[in-house]
Parts: sequence; C-alpha cells; structure tokens
Amino acid sequence: MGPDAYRTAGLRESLEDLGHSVEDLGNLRPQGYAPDAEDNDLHALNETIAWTELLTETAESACARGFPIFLGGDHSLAAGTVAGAANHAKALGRAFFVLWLDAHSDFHTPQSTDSGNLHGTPVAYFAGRGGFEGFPKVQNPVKEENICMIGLRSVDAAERAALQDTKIRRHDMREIDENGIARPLSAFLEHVAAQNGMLHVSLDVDFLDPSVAPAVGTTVPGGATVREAHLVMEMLHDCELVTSLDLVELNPFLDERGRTAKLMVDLAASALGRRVFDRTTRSFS
Ligand code: EXY
Ligand code: MN
Ligand code: MN
Ligand code: MN
Repeated sequence: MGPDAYRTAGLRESLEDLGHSVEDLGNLRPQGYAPDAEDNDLHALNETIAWTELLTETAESACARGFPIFLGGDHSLAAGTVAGAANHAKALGRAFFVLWLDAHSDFHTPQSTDSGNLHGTPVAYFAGRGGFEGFPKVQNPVKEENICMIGLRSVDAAERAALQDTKIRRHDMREIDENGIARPLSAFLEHVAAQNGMLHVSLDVDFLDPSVAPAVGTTVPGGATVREAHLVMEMLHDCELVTSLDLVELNPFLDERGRTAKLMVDLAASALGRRVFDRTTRSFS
C-alpha cells in the first residue's frame, strides 16, 4: 500500500530529476511465519519478527549498494532497517547514528506497551532494551547518545520513565516552539560529524501536523509544519552525513488525492538535494 502510493506520487521521477539513479527493489513480504497464539496480546507478533529478520538482512545489503529509502508501512519496520544499517556501519568501522522524526518515542518493549502495537517499540529494540524474546538478536545496538528524537508530543508514561534513564536526545514540540527546529538538529549533526558518522533518518508521517499530513493512523495535533519539515530535510542534505532513510506510517486509504504521499515525496527530494537556490556550503547554524 504505502510503497505503491509513493510510486504513484512520483518518488522515482523526483529523485531522477535531481540526477540520482534510482533502482526500485520492489515490495518485500516475509514468508512462512506462524499465526499468533490466540492469547497473545501483541498484534502481529510473529509477522513483525519475520519482518525484522528479513529487513535486517535486506537493509544491510541495500546500504552496501547505495542510499536506501525504505518505504512503509508500519514503523515497526525500522527495527530491521536500523539494525541492518547499524550492521553495515559496523562492517565499515564507522560510528552509527539515528534521527527519529516522530510524534512518538516508539520506546516501548513488548512488556510495557498498553496497545500491543509493535510500531510503538522499534527504538527500544535497536537500542538494545530487553524484552524482545523471539526477535533476532540485535548484533550492534545503537548507542543511546547516538539517537536523537525530534517532534515528540505523545510519549506514554512507561516510555517517559524509561527514556529519563537514557542518554537519548529528546526534543519535544514545546522546545521547537521556543527555540526552533534547527537548533537541536544542528547540535546533533555536529555530534555525528565529529565522529564522521553514518546517519539513518526515520521519518514517520505523524511527525508532521495532521492538517498537512492526515494520512496516518496515529495523528497527534501540534506537529511540524511543512516548512519545518523541509528545513530539517534540507539541513540533512547539506550535512552530507545521511546514509539511509525510512518513510513510514503512510496510510493511503486516509490520503485524499494522495497529498500526504506527495508531501513525503517532496520531503525526500529535499533530503536528496532539491533546492530553490543552490547552496554550496555545509552549514551548522
Ligand atoms: N505509544 C503508543 C503505543 O505504543 O501504542 C502510540 C504509538 C504510535 C507509534 C506510531 C508509529 O509512531
Ligand atoms: Mn503503524
Ligand atoms: Mn513512529
Ligand atoms: Mn508516530
């Protein structure tokens, strides 16, 4: 669903117009997972485990071929894409970082979630939190200080309690209202650049305000504006540190005239170099 909506919205053409060569690796589908046990209060657990295994391998090899853009689909896919990208960075002997653009921290474990929806857990998984029995072992957990969340405005009590004990950088919309979105992002990018790191960006549709991006099942009012989102993407292109990208949580059935898909494609184009005027300097404000 999601990937085809991005194709219809012209993702390939937008990136080719910027001079990129684009290879569509097609839609993935995990095979042969067993149905969940009746009494399991986690939704699609076995399917999510199968996805994580498949995506970890796929992401690691995709990162070795170029700049992968993973099109979702549920944010639980980032358990595999981030784990795979982290494996690739490790193989190159490079430091690895994650920028999480989301209304949510997605820091639950299967034990702490109230909803049972595993899209609320990928950060906990790839950061190496316990409680993911049955999932593939995370070979290279992402260091807490190398994870930055921007756009937060819906964090459950259990997530907040767990996050407070970590070094994960957390920037909510109140901070962005007061100081702007460039400041926390610049500080994180300097941290990445100082270690010549590889940066994976995970963009959840609900990072944006629902008034501009309604096609997502977990909308939270008070999100990023279109210009804040483009500024983030343009700064990400300018820093030349981004090596992989997720576009997740698009629900095309909620997308009248495909405008959310088109906005996500435009944001990807900004991250891949689309500008009104060319800028030649890497700038950290
Ligand atoms: N924290 C809530 C839960 O765990 O159910 C909401 C999670 C929404 C997750 C979406 C993908 O960002
Ligand atoms: Mn979801
Ligand atoms: Mn999310
Ligand atoms: Mn979210």
